[in-house]
Amino acid sequence: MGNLIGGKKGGATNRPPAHAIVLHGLTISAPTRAVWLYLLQNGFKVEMKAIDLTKGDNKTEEFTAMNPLGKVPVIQDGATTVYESQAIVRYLAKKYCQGKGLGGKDLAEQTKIDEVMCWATTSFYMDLGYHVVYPQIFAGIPADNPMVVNGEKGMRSSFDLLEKHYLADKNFVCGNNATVADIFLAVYVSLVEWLAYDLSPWPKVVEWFRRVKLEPHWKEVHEAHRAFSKEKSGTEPEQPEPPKPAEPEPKAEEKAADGDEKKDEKAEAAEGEAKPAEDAKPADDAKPAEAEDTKPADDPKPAEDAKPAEEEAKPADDEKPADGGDKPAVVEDQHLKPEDATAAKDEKPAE
Ligand SMILES: N[C@@H](CCC(=O)N[C@@H](CS)C(=O)NCC(=O)O)C(=O)O
Repeated sequence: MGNLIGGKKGGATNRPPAHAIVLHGLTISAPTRAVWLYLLQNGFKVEMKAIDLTKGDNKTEEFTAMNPLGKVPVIQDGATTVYESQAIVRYLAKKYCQGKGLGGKDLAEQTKIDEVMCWATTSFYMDLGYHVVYPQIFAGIPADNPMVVNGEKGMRSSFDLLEKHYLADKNFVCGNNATVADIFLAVYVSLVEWLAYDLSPWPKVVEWFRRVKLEPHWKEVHEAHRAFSKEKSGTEPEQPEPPKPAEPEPKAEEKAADGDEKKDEKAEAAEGEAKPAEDAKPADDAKPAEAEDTKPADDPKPAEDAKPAEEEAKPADDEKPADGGDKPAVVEDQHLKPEDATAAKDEKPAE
């Protein structure tokens, strides 16, 4: 998705503020990661305030004054406080992106994105997070518990829907560019990595998930998530590396020089054949030089939509920069503990 500000690359009038947006959250929490990614991908400065759910930071008077639901994430934008991840990104899009910051060039496309966002949060995340992953990870509920079994049924139908409908003929769920719907869906999907759940029955979902992981800032936002997944499942989730930039064509004179070098090499080789070196290795050990050169490149094909980080929106230059600088504050790695996973214990959705 890269930069969504203004619909086009960093539109001149639509800019994030110079001050940092304060994000109260937990780095492994899926909705926190969705908001954090949204902020970074759209050029906002972020000041992360770690909320440790295991210590009840979300139940303090101070926190519930910001969010009476006692849940992360919450943002503070100057004097404005917003909770609920979808409400947060909509607020930011309306305030700083003239409503266009969620992807989609017109009302029809934006409405398609809204549809997926609603489905992702009310149905997909409920099955996947609240009925399958959280109960097993935070409350030690076994996989054969009826709630988990039913949740998994729903989750599998959602993966089928993604595979056969949303991703049947496009790279991302709402078209060939990533939108905020991909961010939310992908952070929810990432939760199955805590269980090392096998996604191979849905190959298009697997490919899409890899593509979203290559979007700007995914890797840094998911550091704690990867560590937590490894701790819980014994397997570190794959983080694909971005494709290497194509090497520039050598200039004419370099080509010529290269040609001369090759000639010299050939001459040396001919000489070598005539007079074998005393310490030469036996023939069957020797690896022909050509074998290296002719090896096909195994780099992944560059993602069509991948955008360099430099394209990100810059903060408005008519405001003073925030003290926080443009790097997100380093947050402590926190882990939810089973006894504090109220949602899982209560076996009811958070919403
Ligand atoms: N619908 C909310 C869900 C937020 C949510 O469930 N947050 C969890 C962490 S992932 C939380 O704060 N749980 C604490 C609790 O329920 O006490 C959103 O999208 O922001």
